[in-house]
Amino acid sequence: MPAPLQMMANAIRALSMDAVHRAKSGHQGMPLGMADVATVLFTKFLKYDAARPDWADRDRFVLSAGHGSMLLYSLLHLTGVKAVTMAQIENFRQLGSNTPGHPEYGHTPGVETTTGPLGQGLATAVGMAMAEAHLAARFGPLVDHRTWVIAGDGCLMEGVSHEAISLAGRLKLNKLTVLFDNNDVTIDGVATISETGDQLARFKAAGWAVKAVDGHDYAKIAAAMRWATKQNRPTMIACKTIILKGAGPMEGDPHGHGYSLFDKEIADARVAMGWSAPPFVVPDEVLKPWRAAGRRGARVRKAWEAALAAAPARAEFERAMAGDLPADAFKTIDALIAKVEAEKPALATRQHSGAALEQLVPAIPEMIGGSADLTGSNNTIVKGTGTFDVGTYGGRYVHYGVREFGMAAAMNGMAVHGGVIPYSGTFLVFSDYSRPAIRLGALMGVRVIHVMTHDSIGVGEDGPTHQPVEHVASLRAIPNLNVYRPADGVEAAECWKLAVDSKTTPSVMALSRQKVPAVRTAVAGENLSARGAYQLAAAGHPAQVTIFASGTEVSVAMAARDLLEAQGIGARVVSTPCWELFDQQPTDYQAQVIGETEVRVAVEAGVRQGWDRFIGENGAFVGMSTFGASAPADVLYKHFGITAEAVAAAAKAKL
Ligand SMILES: Cc1ncc(C[n+]2csc(CCOP(=O)(O)OP(=O)(O)O)c2C)c(N)n1
Ligand SMILES: [Mg+2]
Repeated sequence: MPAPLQMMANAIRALSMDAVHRAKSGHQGMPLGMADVATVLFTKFLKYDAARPDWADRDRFVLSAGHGSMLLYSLLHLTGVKAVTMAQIENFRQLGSNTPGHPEYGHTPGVETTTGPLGQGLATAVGMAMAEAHLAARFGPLVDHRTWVIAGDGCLMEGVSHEAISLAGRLKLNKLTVLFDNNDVTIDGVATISETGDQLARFKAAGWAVKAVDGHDYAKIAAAMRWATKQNRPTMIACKTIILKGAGPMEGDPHGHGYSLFDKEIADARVAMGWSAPPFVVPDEVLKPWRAAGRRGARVRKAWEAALAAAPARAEFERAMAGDLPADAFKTIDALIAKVEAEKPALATRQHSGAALEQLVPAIPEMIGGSADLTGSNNTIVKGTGTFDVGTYGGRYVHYGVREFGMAAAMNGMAVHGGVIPYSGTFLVFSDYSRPAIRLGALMGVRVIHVMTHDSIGVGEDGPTHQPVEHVASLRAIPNLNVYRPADGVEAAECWKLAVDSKTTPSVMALSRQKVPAVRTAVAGENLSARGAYQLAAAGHPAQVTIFASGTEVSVAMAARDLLEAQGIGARVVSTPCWELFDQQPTDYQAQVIGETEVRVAVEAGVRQGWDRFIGENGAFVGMSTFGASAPADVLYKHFGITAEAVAAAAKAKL
C-alpha cells in the first residue's frame, strides 16, 4: 500500500483518468503530472476551507494551465466542496455540469478565475496578489493570504507571462507563488522544439526568488513551499514533473499532453498505483484524509470570522468585499453633472472623464486606477492619489508600465479577488493588445473599467498607427461588454456612473483626445445615457431625417441638423453612448428612438459595421472605411469627409 500522500495524489490521478475517459475528451497528462505538487499544496499550505470556498481571507489558487481542469475538479471534490459531487465529475465537460472543459469563474464554487487561454491565469493572479496587498494595507490583519498559481510550459511561453512576471517582480508581490509544471512537454512534443530558455534565470532577472525541485518528492515540494512563504519577493518553484505520471509506459511521453488512455492502459495504471477501486469511486481510507485536508482551514476561518465580527472596520470591509458602493458614492458627481449642464464647457471627453474621476475616486475608496504609461494622456490620475508601490500598497494608482495585456488581466484578477474596483487607461488603438483580457473579463462578468482615450482619427498627427478605426465596432462585438462613447461632459459623467455601478459587466470608455462642444444643453433630470441611446434633439420641421451618432460625432450630427433645418428639412438627432444598454431597453422605447423618418443617417469616425442596427441597410453612413493618416485632426475630418456638410448631403441624397 503506497504511503498516504501518494495514495491521496493517486486519487487525483484515478479521477482524472476516469473523467477524461468517460468524456472521451480532456487532458489527463497534466493532472497526473502535477498531482503530487497539488496534493502537498492542498494538504499542507493552502489556506482553504472546503465548506466555505468563498471565504474572504482564503488563499487564492489559480490553475493557469486550465486544460488540466480535472486536477482542480478532483481537488474540489476530494476536499469536499459540496457542489462538486461525484456526479459532476462523471459529467465532466457535459452541458449543464459544473465541471466544464476549462475552469470557469462563477460556474463552480472554488474556481477563482476562468483559465484556459494560456498565460492569462498567471497574469490574473498578479492582480489578485495586488488586491490582497492593497486590502491588507487598508484593513490590516483582516487581510493576509497568498496567491498560488500552477503554470505550465505554455503559460510561460506566452508573451503576457513576461508582462505579469516583470510587474509582479517590480511590485515585490511576495505573497505570490508560481508552481511551474516543468514537464518539458507541450502539445507538439518535447518543449525544446520551441523553447530552450532558462525559466529560473528569467524569473530571477525579473526580481523573483526561484527554486527547482523534483515535483514528485513530497518532502522537497513541501520544503520549497515553506521557503516560498518566507521570501520578500514573488516566488517561482520549478517543479520537475513527468507528464502522465502513473500511466505506465505512457509516463513522460512527449505526446502525453492530450493523450487518450486506452481501457487497458488505465487498468494497468490502476494496478501499478495500487488503486483497486472501480471508476469514480474513492475508497474511504483515501477520502477521509482528503476531507480532513478540506476541513483543515475551518478553525482558521472561524477565528478570522470572530476577529472580523469584533473589528471596527467590519461594515466597511463587508461592503467593499460585497462590491456595494458607499451610500453617497454619486453625490459629488451629480453635483458635477449639474455644473457641467449649466456651464457647458468645451473639452475633450478624456478631460471630462478625468473630471468625473475627480469626484468618484475620493467618494469610492475601492476604486484603484492606473495607466499603461499614458497617465497624462488618459486623464486617469486624480491629484493626491497615492501610488500603489512597495511600501505604499495602500496607494490607489498603479503605474502598470507599457503592459496593456498584463494590466487588463491584472484588473480581472483584482475584480475577482473582490474588495476593489479597478480601472485603467491606454489608447483605444491598443485595446488590441489587451483584448484577450477584456474578453475574459466579459466572459467572467466582472466590474473592470477600461479607459481608452484617443478614440478616432481625432488623434491627429500621430497618424494611422495610433488612430483606431475598427476598434469600437470590434469591442461592441464582445458579449457582456458595455462600450461607452460619451459625447460631452454630461454623458461622460453619466457613463462613468453606469460603469462604476455595473457589478457583472465590464466597461470600455472610448474617449476623445480632441475638444468637443457641449451637446447636452438642456437639463434632463435623469441619466439619459442609461438608455443607451436617446433623442438628443427633436426635429423643428416635420421630421424627415434621423441622424444617429456617438461621441465626438454627436456635435457633427447636431451641426448637420442645423444645416438641414435651415433648408426646411426636419431632422432629429439621436445620441448613442452605449449600444449594449440600448439593446436592453423595451422594444417600444427602441422603436420610438429609432423612429420612422424617411431617411436614417449615422455618423461615427469608425467603420460602419454594426450601424445597420440603427440605420438599416438603406441608411447612409458617414465614417471611415480605410485607415487614417497623419495630419491635424480637423484636417483629417475634412479629408475623410466626416463633416456636417457631408452628413447633410448624405441625408438629402436619400430623400
Ligand atoms: C493562448 C492559448 N494558446 C493555445 C492554447 C492551446 N493549448 C492548450 S494547452 C497547450 C500546450 C500547453 O503546454 P503546457 O503548458 O506545457 O501543458 P502540458 O502539455 O504540459 O500539459 C496549448 C498550445 C491555449 N489554451 N491558449
Ligand atoms: Mg508542459
